Amino acid sequence: MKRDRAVFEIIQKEKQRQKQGIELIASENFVSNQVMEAMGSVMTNKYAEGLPGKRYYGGCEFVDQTEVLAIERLKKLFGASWANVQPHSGAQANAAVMLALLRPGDKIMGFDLSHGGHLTHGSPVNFSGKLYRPGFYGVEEETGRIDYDKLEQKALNEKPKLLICGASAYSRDWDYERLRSIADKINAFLLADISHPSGLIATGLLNDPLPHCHIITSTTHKTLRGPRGGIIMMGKDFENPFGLKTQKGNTRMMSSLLDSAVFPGTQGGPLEHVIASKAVAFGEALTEEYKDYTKNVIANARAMADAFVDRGYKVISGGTDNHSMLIDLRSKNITGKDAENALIQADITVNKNMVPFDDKSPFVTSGMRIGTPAITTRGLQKNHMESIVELIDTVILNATDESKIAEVRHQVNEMMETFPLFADGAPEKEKNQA
Ligand code: DSN
Repeated sequence: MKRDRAVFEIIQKEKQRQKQGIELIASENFVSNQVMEAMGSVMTNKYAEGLPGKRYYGGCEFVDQTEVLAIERLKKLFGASWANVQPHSGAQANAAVMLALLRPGDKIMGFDLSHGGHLTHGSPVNFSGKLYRPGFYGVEEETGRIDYDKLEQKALNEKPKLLICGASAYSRDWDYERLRSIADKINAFLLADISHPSGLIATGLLNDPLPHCHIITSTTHKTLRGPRGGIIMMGKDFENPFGLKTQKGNTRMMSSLLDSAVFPGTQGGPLEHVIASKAVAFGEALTEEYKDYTKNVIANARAMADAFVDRGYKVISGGTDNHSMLIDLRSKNITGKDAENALIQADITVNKNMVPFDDKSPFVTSGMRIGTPAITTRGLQKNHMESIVELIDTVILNATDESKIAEVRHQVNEMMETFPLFADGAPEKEKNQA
């Protein structure tokens, strides 16, 4: 068959874009060649509705093996007693958890989207805010941090059935123990969506939600550095809250309800090529090299936040515990939208982001979110962070000066030339495999 040049030429351009720029989107990363190889494998040809050993199709003996490997490696990585690796994304994982735990119209409570929360934690434009009744907690304007006493008061007043913690743009660690004590007071379930910091939790660098939260969801492609996808885990299985029984009259455990909520509840056939790739990524995350990588992600983020503060930028909450930071650009007289657009001209990719108590719309915003997982994978170290902040600052202070921005782009391209996308020294795969 004739090679589809139209598509592969575009893929090559995307590869070049990734190589020549500084990638600072906090939710992105670069995967290893073997993670990509598994995703691009014949596992994509297989239908496998059901779970390993209990499928609705024949010929599943090998996809069963990779799915079991993914489950077992994931359980080991987080010390979980149960895991489902089939969710196609973090949003799908959250949808399945809500389907399993709630009835339409039940009350839920999550971190406010405009303070850094996630769409699937109750936003009115998302299924979670349409099917369930959402309430929100946020950060304090002065500190940029969650006040757990206020969160508790809100939860006691509103009595959600599901309390959700986790965020897309919150640079501080979470007090899962305190959250569980709040959930217990109102008989609520506690869900931790650790999509952003999951890799840092897996290596013990941040608080561990597993002993405290009933259910944990995550994506697999952020700090965890796997293929795009989702997962659900439990530290400890528990009885379903609806008194549902199996055909033999035994109580159905939550693991069984969650499995059913993924398939057939919210998904059809699992993406077995992605699941094989998740298994590879979880194997990588169990190595010492990955542990060092996650330490560097945090060290780089802290160095970068300090460098922004030194240059007079307002970093929300004053710094970071994790891989990301949120910067309020109002003191620099530029919107998030204009900053993002100017930086992209210099091959520096960030995303505009609402800051807490923002007076601008989500399409404009007053802030930008920055993260270090991707540049750390490329091998950049603490000592590069000051130079990157200097480049960003030059663009922001000269956002309409095309020649200044072109100069910065030249410096960015020159700097990134020496860093491979995935810095493990492995030879790059065939160029045309992209
Ligand atoms: N879009 C993701 C992020 O950038 O954080 C969350 O789903």
